[in-house]
Amino acid sequence: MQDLIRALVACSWVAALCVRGAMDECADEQGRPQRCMPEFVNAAFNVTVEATNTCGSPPEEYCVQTGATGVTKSCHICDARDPRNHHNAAYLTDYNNQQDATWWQSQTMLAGIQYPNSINLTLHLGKAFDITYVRLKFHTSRPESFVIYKRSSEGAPWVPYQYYSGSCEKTYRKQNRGFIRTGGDEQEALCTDDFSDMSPLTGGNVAFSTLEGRPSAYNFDHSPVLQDWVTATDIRVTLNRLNTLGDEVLNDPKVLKSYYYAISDLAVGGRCKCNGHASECVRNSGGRLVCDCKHNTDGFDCDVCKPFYNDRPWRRATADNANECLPCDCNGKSSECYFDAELYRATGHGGHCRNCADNTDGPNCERCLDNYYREQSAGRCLPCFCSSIGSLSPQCDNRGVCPCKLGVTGEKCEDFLSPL
Ligand SMILES: *[C@@H]1O[C@H](CO)[C@@H](O)[C@H](O)[C@H]1NC(C)=O
Ligand SMILES: *[C@@H]1O[C@H](CO)[C@@H](O)[C@H](O)[C@H]1NC(C)=O
Ligand SMILES: [Ca+2]
Repeated sequence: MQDLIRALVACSWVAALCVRGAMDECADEQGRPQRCMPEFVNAAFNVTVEATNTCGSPPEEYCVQTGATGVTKSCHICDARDPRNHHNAAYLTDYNNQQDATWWQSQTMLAGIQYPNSINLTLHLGKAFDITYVRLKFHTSRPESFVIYKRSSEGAPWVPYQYYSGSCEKTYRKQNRGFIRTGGDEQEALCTDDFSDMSPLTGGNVAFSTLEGRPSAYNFDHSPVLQDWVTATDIRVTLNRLNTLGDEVLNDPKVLKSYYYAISDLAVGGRCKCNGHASECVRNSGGRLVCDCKHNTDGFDCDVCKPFYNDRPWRRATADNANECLPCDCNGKSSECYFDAELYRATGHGGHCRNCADNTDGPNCERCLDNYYREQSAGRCLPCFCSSIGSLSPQCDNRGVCPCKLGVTGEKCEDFLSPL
């Protein structure tokens, strides 16, 4: 948590470049495992955003909003196929040059872009990230109403992260400037009218900090609810309503052409999610972004124990405990085991070995199979070979001696005393 707060401060929404070195590696100088995490990055950088609407196919005119009604406006062409005049979605996540901004732009109100029609901008991160903030820099006025959504995994439902609206109650049926009480639902998306003014006409920012105002943020390590809240594989911005001066009601095309959405940068600050068990994410052979898991963990997000490391349940690493996965103890007689919750409750060790070799058996391959005994000298498990006719049971004692029926003798109960 400390780390997230520091990252937030170091990486406030004004910072164009937001790079922090990776935390210490996954083991200390003595080789003891410790929590580690990938560096803080802008996860959106150079990732293509899908926009459900973009201007310029076919080429169309738009006019720059001056903020005054009835003033001659300067107009330009948006042409999706012209490298100098396009405003494609790639411009949302390219290098954000303050002096020479590039921006994505929608069609205008003349083409029907206004409530209740909406536009979605969807960013697929390709992997789970722990998100610290989502920041948008608008090239036009900020919208009157828009929502940031996220998904915790591909295929999961979209859940709202934050509503921004000058009409929270009317548009989203959310209380304006609501807040979360201690003990309340910490995964509730709030609504605010703080960033919904018509001004500034260009360059306005909106930054959503995932943990701000959430009471358990100070106990993040022990809050599964917030750990889930900051987890996202995809981010979506839904633009619902444009800000206007009210002059659009006159239906003057020039006026309608001056209302459209335009965003110069979408940044998503966070870390590749590895649950404290990796210090970097890499591309696997399939080209997919995955954690480079340590601490005997496995999975895209280091979210399970590696095979044979099932002695205790998987856990995420915390500041004071790496919670590394521990190997099963099979006395060298097996390389396969599973986590046995009952065994773990009873003994503190949940690794249950499978397919014990050399006639051994037991959760740790620690004893001989039934009807076998341990040879004293070499410690091997040998079959009892008790006579099925002469012995009371096929199980011999630890010297290989079988229990004989009355009138039978011999180590294996194979000597039948002749009747007198
Ligand atoms: C952006 O992504 C493209 C591939 O999609 C890659 O070729 C290019 O090197 C990337 N640019 C940066 C600056 O990472
Ligand atoms: C836009 O996003 C919203 C919220 O996830 C969804 O309900 C809607 O179907 C999306 N619209 C389009 C055109 O993808
Ligand atoms: Ca840009």
